[in-house]
Amino acid sequence: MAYKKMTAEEAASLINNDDLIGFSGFTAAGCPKVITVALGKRAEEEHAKGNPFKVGIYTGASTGDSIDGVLSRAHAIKFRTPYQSNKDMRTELNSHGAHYFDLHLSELPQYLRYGFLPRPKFAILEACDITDDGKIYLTSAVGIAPTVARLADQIFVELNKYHPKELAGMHDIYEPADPPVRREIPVYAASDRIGVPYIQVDPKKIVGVVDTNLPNEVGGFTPSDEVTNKIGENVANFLSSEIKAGRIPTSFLPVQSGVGNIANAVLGAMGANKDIPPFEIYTEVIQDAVIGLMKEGNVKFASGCSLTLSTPALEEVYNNLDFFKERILLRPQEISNNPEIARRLGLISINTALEADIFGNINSTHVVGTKMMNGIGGSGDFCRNSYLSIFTTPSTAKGGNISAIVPMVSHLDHSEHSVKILVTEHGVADLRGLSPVQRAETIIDKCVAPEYKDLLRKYLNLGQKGHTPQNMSAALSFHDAFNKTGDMRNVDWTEIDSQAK
Ligand code: 0RQ
Repeated sequence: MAYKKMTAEEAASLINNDDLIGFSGFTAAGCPKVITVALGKRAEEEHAKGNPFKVGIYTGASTGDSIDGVLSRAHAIKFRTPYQSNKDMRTELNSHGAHYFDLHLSELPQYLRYGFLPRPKFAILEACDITDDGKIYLTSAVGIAPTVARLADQIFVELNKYHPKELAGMHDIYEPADPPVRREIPVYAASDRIGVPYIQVDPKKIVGVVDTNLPNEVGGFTPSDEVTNKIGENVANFLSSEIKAGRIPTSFLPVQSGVGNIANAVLGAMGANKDIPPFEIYTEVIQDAVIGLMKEGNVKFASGCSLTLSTPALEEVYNNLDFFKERILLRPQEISNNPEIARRLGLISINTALEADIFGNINSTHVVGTKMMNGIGGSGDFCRNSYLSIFTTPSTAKGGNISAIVPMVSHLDHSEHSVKILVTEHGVADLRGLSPVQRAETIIDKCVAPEYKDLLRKYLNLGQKGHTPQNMSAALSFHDAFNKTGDMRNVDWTEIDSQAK
């Protein structure tokens, strides 16, 4: 091999305080796993000597614990973007230990190219193979790898033998040109290949290759329960009624589905629904349910950015690569999440909300208005641009002390203009063409938990005159009641009521 082999510690010793690093991977799939562990140790040693040591990191989305967990526990992050979902990272961001810039995942590569964010000095990429002339074959995800590999001055490769070399060919690497010379991105069907299966870099930039043999750090799914199953069933029944009404073609449309247990349950329910024909997936995260549905013939093709699979599901793919390579493509997030393609293909997008309001606005990111949960991820890339944008959420959280549907969202990620359908375990609110008051009545009627219905109806009656009948003194009173008493049901409007009279 033409490249210098080195240990993770040797690689980490070349990274300094304030350096910017870009990583391969998307969710815990395809992320480097050893250099950052050594970097975390180095940061702790420097801190013990009284020296500052913090780096800036650009990732595809969330990462494995070896990046976000290790570096946040070592207080070694100065700046981070985009989506994350690690408990220790969350603590670091919410206590202002690191600056977090949350943005739509499709935008990060062009943010870097346009110079809106400084170029990374290093790229650390996980590969299943590498050639002497600088062709890097990624593992189970792509993320921002092509862009950071091109922009970085120096590249470290973690050559991970756990991922078979035969994965080469599952990736489709393509970077669009920048305005004013950008043309259309020529993806006209989920299965269209438009690029090459590797990242081409100048071999001189590869300063070290670290050998590893480690699985991804993807957590398992909690089994579906009554609530997630009911949400899945409600989505599947709604989609089959849309086919019958002629609003979705009988051949169906490609599906984007978000991450987590609800998304897994929704896909399972869609596969089980006999009125929904075998369909294609055009999404970012390919989860376990997709692999099951593909084997059963219910999913014909999946285009995504990552194989975010539990270890048994990933091994199933690796043991049957001939079958799966014909049916799966992994793309950079700039392409998997591209608004132009979402609009062209007519995606049915299904994402999970943390909180919705009775007027159809969505909070995907902030717990009770202030604490960052994960980030906007790809939800905005898809919901604003899809054919049909669906948001799902259990109607309550924390044992019923929180209503996921409130008078006014405590943080806004997706506005009423982008949200077409809201689904909870209780039912489906179809918001298309409805005025604010009609939307509120529909959401309260179809989606809200029984114990919160009367409260929200009462809130509507407190509403001040105007197109959207909010009451500015009471709009965040559910959150206020939760902060003061631990239960949104303790909301008290006596004073506001008496002032109104
Ligand atoms: O808390 O973990 O302490 O039990 O939030 O909630 O119901 O388990 O749902 O794991 O699917 O996550 C929106 C965060 C949902 C996720 C979000 C509490 C609840 C629980 C998790 P615990 P659930 P999920 C593609 C698309 C944004 C990005 C996106 C997300 C925890 O789906 O990050 O869509 N979405 N990307 O108890 C306070 C509320 C709450 C609440 C739930 N109203 N108030 N806490 N919780 N509702 C993926 C990518 O972009 C990579």
